[in-house]
Amino acid sequence: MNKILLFALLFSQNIIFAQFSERSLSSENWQFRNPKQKNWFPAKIPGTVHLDLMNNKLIPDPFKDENEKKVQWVENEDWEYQTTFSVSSQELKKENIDLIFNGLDTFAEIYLNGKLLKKTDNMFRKWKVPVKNYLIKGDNLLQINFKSAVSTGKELAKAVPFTVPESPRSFVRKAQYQFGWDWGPRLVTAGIWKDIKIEYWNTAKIETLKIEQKNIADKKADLALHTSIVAGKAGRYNLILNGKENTISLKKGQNRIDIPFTIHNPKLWQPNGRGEPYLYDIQVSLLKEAKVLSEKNQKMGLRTVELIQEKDSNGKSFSFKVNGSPLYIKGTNWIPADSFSPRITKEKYQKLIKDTKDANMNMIRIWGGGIYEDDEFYKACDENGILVWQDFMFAGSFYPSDEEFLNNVKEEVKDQVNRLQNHPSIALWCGNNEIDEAIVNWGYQKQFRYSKNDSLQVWKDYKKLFHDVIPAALKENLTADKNIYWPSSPSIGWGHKESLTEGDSHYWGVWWGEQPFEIYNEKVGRFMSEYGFQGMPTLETAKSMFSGTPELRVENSTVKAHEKHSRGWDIINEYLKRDYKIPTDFVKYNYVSQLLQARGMQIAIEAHRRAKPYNMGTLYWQLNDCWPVVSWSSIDYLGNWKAFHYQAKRSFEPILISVAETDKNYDIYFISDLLKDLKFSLKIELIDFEGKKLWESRKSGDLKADASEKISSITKSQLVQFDTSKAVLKITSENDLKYEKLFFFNRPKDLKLSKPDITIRKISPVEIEVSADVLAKDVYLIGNTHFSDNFFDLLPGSSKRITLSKPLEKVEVMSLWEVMNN
Ligand code: BMA
Repeated sequence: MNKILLFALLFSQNIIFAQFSERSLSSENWQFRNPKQKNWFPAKIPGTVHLDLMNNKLIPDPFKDENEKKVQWVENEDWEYQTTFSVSSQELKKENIDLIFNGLDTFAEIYLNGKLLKKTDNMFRKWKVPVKNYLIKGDNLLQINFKSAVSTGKELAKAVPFTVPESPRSFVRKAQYQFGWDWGPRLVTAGIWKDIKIEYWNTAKIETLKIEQKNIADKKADLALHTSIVAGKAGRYNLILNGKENTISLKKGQNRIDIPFTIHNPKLWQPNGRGEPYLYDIQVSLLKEAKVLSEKNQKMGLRTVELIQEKDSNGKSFSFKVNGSPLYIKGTNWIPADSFSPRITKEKYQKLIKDTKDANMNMIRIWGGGIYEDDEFYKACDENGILVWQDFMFAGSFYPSDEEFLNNVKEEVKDQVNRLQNHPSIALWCGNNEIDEAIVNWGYQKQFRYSKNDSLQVWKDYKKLFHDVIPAALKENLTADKNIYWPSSPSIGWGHKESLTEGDSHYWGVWWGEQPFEIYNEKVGRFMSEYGFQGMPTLETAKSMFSGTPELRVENSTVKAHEKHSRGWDIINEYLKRDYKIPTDFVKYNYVSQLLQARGMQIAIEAHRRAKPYNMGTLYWQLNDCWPVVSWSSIDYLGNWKAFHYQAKRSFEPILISVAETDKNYDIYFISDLLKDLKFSLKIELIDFEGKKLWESRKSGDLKADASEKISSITKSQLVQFDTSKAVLKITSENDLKYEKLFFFNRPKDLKLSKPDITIRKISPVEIEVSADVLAKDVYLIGNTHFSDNFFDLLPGSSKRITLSKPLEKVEVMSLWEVMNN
């Protein structure tokens, strides 16, 4: 680098100030009102109208009691927001001044000093409004008026000659879950949901950076920087990429500059379980005559992702290769972490993603009925080695395909792809959630009496949006190395046998179909992207459903209102009857409903993993919640791990021993996700619930890297002389692979448990030791703290050390015996 440039860079802070500066307008004093009323109230930006109404005590908290009903009127109203912000004469001298709206929800009119500058119609787009000609020195008035999305949507729906399911939600480009879901309240909100900025700049500005990975080899990674630059003046400029200077020439207006570069001895970004998710910093500065005009920094990871679909004797594979090796995918589905997404903190994003890593996952699917997530979400995934399956935001309905709608979607794709594509975590872009399936299987055409033409139109619209427009927009905006597109998840509905032989599959025979959990052993597809079962949230979260003293009864109307699936309680009770019993006591009900969920999911995950490499991925439905609710989540709204999250962690261990029952045998499988061949040496013991060893056998052998193998079979006749309802199979791995598996022969309700005496010894304020005299099944440690393990089985005479995230006066404890013997 020459001396002048170095000098310029050293002083870049000041010079940037001179050439480019930006300021957030979110911290100005904002006000809002219903235009039917005179009074203005203080508002918080970014935010939503519901939060502002709550903060001003104009509506009750919809998450509490049965308040959801009381706030439904909000969605039918229009809302106005305003602020003033001041601009100095210095600032006014800048050649270009833009207002940047990172997110407006949804139908807004933007006025500056009384002049209408823009109308918006898509929550997922970023709006840039040049304002130099409309600003004045001193105070400027910015007003943003929102039209009710529900009434606007109803108007838009009139253009379609047939009834669209769940109209008007699919007519508005707005987070679909706000309209209510089977785990979420209906809270159709409005407002300035992302930051607003004012940008001042001279001469030229870097708009986007895209980094393409051309070739990654051991010694060298060949990359290309693609940047778009807007210039007010044509001429020669300098672009510095990671300290290396390039001379470029720009024309007035929009420019695209491509610069090849290399990284020597590259370190790869590895998914969780495969090594470090190494990240590089890319720094780009644009200069003219030694003045820094604009700078951008970008984190990036070097990795390749391939989606492999090869025909085989069973159908067609569906698997991911990351950095050249097949990767068995273990993970979950993500929904927005709050009904009011602007209040999700960075810490909450970081914690939930860390929780996926801690549970041995390597992928998360952002489900299409929510939002394109906050930058912090992707940052956390990049840092924790969690791959992202990114749906576009369309879910479970029919969508229009008129030109205006399609153009709107094209711009949405462009904005989101430009924002997100450099994240190494993003593995795949998927058109939608369950729309192909909805059209083919859900019977809407019959329900709404479609004509043949209407039905044809729906399919034509679908094809246009998800097979033409979105993939074309993706291709246009994405660098070639990242272009993996999959039109719909699932590709084939669960009623069709092909859903288990090709593509990705959502299996809902359990829960929706009320089939027994054991059916999971048969219904294994090539890649299971959804399956799930509900469980109650933890006690702390259940209590948070009440504004006053909690009245914890399952029949309580507040508790009932926090289950959004129309048959939810009946389905849970039906499955409880099959495997446990239905306790009347709330705490026991809460506990056992969580056990039920964890049990069902353990059966599913183990069946999927045993079937490797036929099956190459398992993403359960769902990681998290958007409010306190009974749902399929493994972590509840307050961030507490339900029994299922502890189980998910166990079931996703890189080494898993799994026992599958057949007519005559108990087959023992050894599953490894490790990339090296292994030697195993197993001790297999049958132990009764009092601790007596009844039978023993040993098995040793080799296991190939990254494989699942049946390594041993116990015939039922071998165990016939024992009462297996009083015994557990304990399988211990004896060499360096420390691993233990307990297998019970009966459903929980058929186990003959004895009353355990569970002792808790305090080791330190944040560590306890739990032990039991006889088998303690599903030990539940109760208290508002995070236990490092919970809902685990303790063998007779064994003990377990547990750490607490914060000290507790006293740890209460319960086990399955108390539920089954009461
Ligand atoms: C899946 C999801 C969601 C839904 C869940 C449980 O299919 O895509 O739409 O919440 O089922 O019913």
